[in-house]
Amino acid sequence: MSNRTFTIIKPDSVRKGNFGKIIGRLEEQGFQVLGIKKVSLTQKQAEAFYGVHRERPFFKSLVEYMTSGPVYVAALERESAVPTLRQVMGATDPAKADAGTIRKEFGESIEQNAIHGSDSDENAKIEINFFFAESELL
Ligand code: IDP
Ligand code: MG
Repeated sequence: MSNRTFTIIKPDSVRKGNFGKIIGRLEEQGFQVLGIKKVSLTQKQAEAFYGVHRERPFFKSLVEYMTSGPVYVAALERESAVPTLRQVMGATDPAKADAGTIRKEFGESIEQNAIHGSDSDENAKIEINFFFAESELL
C-alpha cells in the first residue's frame, strides 16, 4: 500500500478553476490517477473524514468549507506516494509553504489550502476506502 495515497482537490480549487492545473502538477510529479470522482461531501461525510480534528477550534469552519462546493477525490499511485504528495502539496499554511508547492501557488489561507493529502500509509488506505471500492481503482 506504500505506493498509494489519497487526495482531495478542495472546494476553493474547484471554484477557481484550478482542478486541471493541480492534477497536471500531480501527473508531472509521476502520480498515476487510479480513481477519481467529483463529489459534494455531506456534513456527515466531512465530519467523519476529519474526525481526528473534532476537538479543534477550527473543526466547524473546516466542515463548512469542505461542504461549500464540490470537490474531486482521487486515489493516486507512485513510489513513496504519501511523503511525495506531502512535499508537492507544501505546508498546511500556504504562507509558510515552500515556493513551487501546490498550496503556495493555489492556496488562499491555512483553511482554504487547495488540496488534501494523506499523512500516513495507514490513513491513505482508510481514506481511499472511504470513497472507493477496490474494483474502481485501475
Ligand atoms: P494537513 O491538511 O496539512 O494535513 P491538518 O492539520 O491535518 O493539515 O488539518 C486538516 C485541514 O484543516 C487543513 O488542511 C486545513 O484545511 C484545516 N486547518 C488546519 N489547521 C487549521 C487552522 O489553524 N485554522 C483553520 N483551518 C485549519
Ligand atoms: Mg492532515
